Amino acid sequence: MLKALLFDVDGTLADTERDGHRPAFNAAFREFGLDWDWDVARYGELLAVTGGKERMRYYVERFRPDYSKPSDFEDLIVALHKAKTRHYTELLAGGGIPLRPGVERLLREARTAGLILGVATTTTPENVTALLRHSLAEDGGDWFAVIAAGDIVPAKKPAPDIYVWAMRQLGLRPEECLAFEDSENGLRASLGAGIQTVVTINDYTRDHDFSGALAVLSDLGGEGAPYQRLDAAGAGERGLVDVACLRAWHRR
Ligand code: XBP
Ligand code: MG
Repeated sequence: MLKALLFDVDGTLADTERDGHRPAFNAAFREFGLDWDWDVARYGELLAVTGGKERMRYYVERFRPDYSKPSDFEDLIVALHKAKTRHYTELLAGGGIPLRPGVERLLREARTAGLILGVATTTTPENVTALLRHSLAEDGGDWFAVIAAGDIVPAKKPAPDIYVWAMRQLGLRPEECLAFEDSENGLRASLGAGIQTVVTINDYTRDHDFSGALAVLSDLGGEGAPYQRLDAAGAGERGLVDVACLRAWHRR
């Protein structure tokens, strides 16, 4: 029986990467007097690595052979990430990033239907609570029975650990849950934890490999703007993702 919906955050609840995390990283780099600047295309490549601290380390290794690391490089990464989180949450507080189509509708309907809601993400906990508060509702964080986020597990997505941790907190088994993801790394994590997964793509992830997903959709579908189904099993189908539709997909 379906008991819980577990949501990824970045790219799934909201398109936070290109116009949220990316400019926040760049603002932190400027604040620290670094000449690092991540344009939209470069950021797409950097998204191969999940986690902001991990992403900055990867950038230096992969793209900045000219940069000589100071002896306290690890402290610098931590300080940069703290500044980045401040810039990002300030942007959210200004109402900067709306939820994706159909997200608020489905969350409200799922609550009414008595489904448990949870979050499983690699992003920092403050980022999640700020998004839910400023883009969903003042008490948006309280809608979720568990917020599994950031460094709470050492191995980030595509490792399944964050989903396993969230399910343990809820006392649920994988077959009682459905996950929502937008990326290949996210899908590998949820499937690795044994959870059937609905994918909603975005501009950064449309070419990812989503084999194994329950359904691949343009989005969850809003009033007058239905989702388009993109996977072979249901290609061309249009509609709104609601609780009845999720229960039917989950039974299959
Ligand atoms: C999200 C991420 C995060 C954010 C930045 O991946 O990769 O790293 O880009 O967050 P997913 P922090 O959607 O698969 O969970 O800077 O707070 O780490
Ligand atoms: Mg994501």
